[in-house]
Amino acid sequence: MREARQAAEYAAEALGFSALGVARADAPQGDTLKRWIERGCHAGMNWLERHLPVRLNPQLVLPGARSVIILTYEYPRSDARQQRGTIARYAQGEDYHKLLSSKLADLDETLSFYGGNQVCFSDSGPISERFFAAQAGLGWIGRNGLLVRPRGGSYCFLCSILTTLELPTDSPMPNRCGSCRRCEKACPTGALHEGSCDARRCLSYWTIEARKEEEEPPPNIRKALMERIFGCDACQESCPWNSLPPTRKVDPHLLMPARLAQATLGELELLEGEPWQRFFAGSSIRRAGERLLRRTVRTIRGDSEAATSSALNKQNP
Ligand code: B12
Ligand code: SF4
Ligand code: SF4
Repeated sequence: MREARQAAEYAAEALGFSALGVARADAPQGDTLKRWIERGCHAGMNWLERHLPVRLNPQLVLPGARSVIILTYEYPRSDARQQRGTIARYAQGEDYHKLLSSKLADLDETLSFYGGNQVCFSDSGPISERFFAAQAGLGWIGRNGLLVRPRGGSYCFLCSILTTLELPTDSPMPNRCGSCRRCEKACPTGALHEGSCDARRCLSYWTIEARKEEEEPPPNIRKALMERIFGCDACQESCPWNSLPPTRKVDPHLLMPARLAQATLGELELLEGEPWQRFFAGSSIRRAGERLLRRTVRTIRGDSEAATSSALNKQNP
């Protein structure tokens, strides 16, 4: 099945992916994920608990699956907001699920030609994408819990294709974090511990996934939000491997549109209903939903106003 792999590599390159690696679908996943869930680190993401048996067994996703192809796709490496309020780099542009799924459909077609059945995901399926990416030799799992690559660092999406084809596989590479702990130190909430991220403390969770009405961020999380409206990149900004240039040019669809780059926090807070839908049409930020996004914007506006007025009060007692 060398030809099938070569054809997939050729198509992936043409479609703009930066790398492709292959792992065996039955690579032993150990009990890291199970223990992480037992400790409650998944916070309110109950779907992770429900999908656990499927995540640990790719055969339940695609009967007869033999290989997992993992692909990387670069996203922007700087924050484009010109106003207060930061948005994680990966979510600055168009909805990447849509963008990547049409590219994955093309790869599916290529592999079908060689007799394979495939299912494809881009951050949307019950499969541990970082685990398989590391198995497929694309990088290692850093202390920030992310796939870190020697060229390109961690600023990339991971996409996965489960296939019934038995493709030539790659070997995992050694972990190159060494004695570095910059990401752990940079995390504003202490969510990281030896490559494991506790979502209960993660600002990415609180600004994107904590959508249930009863889920209110505790005071330490509110304080740590600082200027973050959607997601958090602190454990990536601090990683030395991310200071190296990217391996490919970033897809312009993933760049921030001017209307979002220039919108003030006050303007974002005022968006409601139809205008909110129109403003965020086709954007990755829709994942948080209107209510959570507005709550985060209000929190950071309110907290910074409170801090300013208390500083002024101290100056003018
Ligand atoms: C749930 C989820 C989250 C949650 C929980 C975070 C977490 N730590 O898992 C929240 C909302 C907090 C989150 C945040 C972010 N996420 Co997220 N997230 C996911 C998702 C959907 C599932 C991950 C999961 O199952 N987590 C549970 C952990 C325990 O399981 P795991 O990923 O399989 O990894 C563990 C095991 O495999 C084990 N392991 C690793 N190697 C080995 C080797 C062996 C031999 C064994 C036995 C075990 C083992 O250790 C790993 C780490 O604990 C994935 C997509 C996917 N389907 O995989 C994206 C994903 C991991 N997220 C991604 C991104 C970009 C982010 C953010 C950077 C977004 C942001 N800027 O705000 C942050 C980073 C936070 C962090 N430092 O982890 C990318 C990562 C890309 C990369 N380069 O690695 C992914 C892959 C999405 C994608 N397809 O691109 N995320
Ligand atoms: S995304 Fe932010 S809060 Fe979450 S682990 Fe990384 S630095 Fe910590
Ligand atoms: S900051 Fe240091 S410890 Fe963290 S992932 Fe990067 S190299 Fe590894």
